[in-house]
Amino acid sequence: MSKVIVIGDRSVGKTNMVYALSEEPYEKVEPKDAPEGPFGPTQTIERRNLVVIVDLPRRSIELSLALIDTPGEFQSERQKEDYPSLWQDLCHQVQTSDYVMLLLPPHEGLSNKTNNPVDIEENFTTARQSQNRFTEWWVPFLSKNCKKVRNILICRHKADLFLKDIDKVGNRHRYRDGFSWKNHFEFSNNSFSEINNEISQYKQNKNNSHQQVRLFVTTVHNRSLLELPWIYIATRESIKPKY
Ligand SMILES: Nc1nc2c(ncn2[C@@H]2O[C@H](COP(=O)(O)OP(=O)(O)OP(=O)(O)O)[C@@H](O)[C@H]2O)c(=O)[nH]1
Ligand SMILES: [Mg+2]
Repeated sequence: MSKVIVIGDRSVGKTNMVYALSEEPYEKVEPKDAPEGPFGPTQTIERRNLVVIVDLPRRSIELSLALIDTPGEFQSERQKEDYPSLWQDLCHQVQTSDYVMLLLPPHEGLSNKTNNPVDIEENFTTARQSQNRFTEWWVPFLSKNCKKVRNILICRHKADLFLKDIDKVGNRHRYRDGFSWKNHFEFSNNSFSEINNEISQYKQNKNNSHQQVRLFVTTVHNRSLLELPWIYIATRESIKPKY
C-alpha cells in the first residue's frame, strides 16, 4: 500500500480535494468507496484507506492508498511549540510517505494575470506573501522531512478562482490519447511563477536529487484537473518494481 499525505495551510482545500475525488462523474479515476462529508476544519491527522482504479492507456491500475489528511494547524513556529505531539506526528507521517501532496492557495497576482471575472470572496495573499510563505516555511519543511520521500506533488489549488473558463482548460488537459505530461507541466508552471526560482533551487539541491517534484493546478470544480495528480501517482506506481 502506498502512502499519500496531503499537507498545506489552513483552508487551502485539502479535505475537500480528497473527498471530491469520490464524487461522480468520474473520468479516469474511480474510487472503490465513496465517503461523504460534511466536514469542517480538520482537527487531527486523519487516515483512511482508499482504493482507486486508474484507467491508464494500456491497463488499469488499482491503487491502494493510505490517504492521510492533515490539519493546516501550523502556520508558525509558535504553534509547533503549542502542539508538540501533533507536530511530531505530522513530521513522522510525512517522513514515511511515498507521495507528499502540498497544496498552495492562489494569490492576487494569479487572478490579475488571467483577468478572471470570478467574484472572489477569498482573502488572497499577495504574490510576495505567497513567495515568502513558500521560502520561509515550506522549503525548510520539505528539506527536513522529505529526505526519503521520492515524490512531491505541489498543487496550486482552487484553480477555478484564478483560471478563466475552467471547463475549457480542463478539457484541454484531460488525460486521453495524445496527452503529454511535458506539455501539462509547462502549463502548470505558469501558475507558480512567484516561486519557480525557489522550486528550481530546491530541485537542484543535491540532497533532493532522488526526488521528483511535479507541479499541478487543481480544483474541486473540474474533474479532469482534479484527477491528474492521481493519474500521475498511478503512472509512478505502475513502473515501481515489485519485491
Ligand atoms: N473555489 C474553491 N473552493 C474550494 C476548493 N477546494 C476547497 N474549497 C473551499 O475551501 C474551504 C476550505 O476547504 P477545506 O477542504 O476544509 O480546507 P482544509 O485545507 O482541509 O482546511 P483545514 O482542515 O482547516 O486545514 C471550503 O470552504 C471549501 O469549500 C476549490 O477547488 N475551489
Ligand atoms: Mg481539512
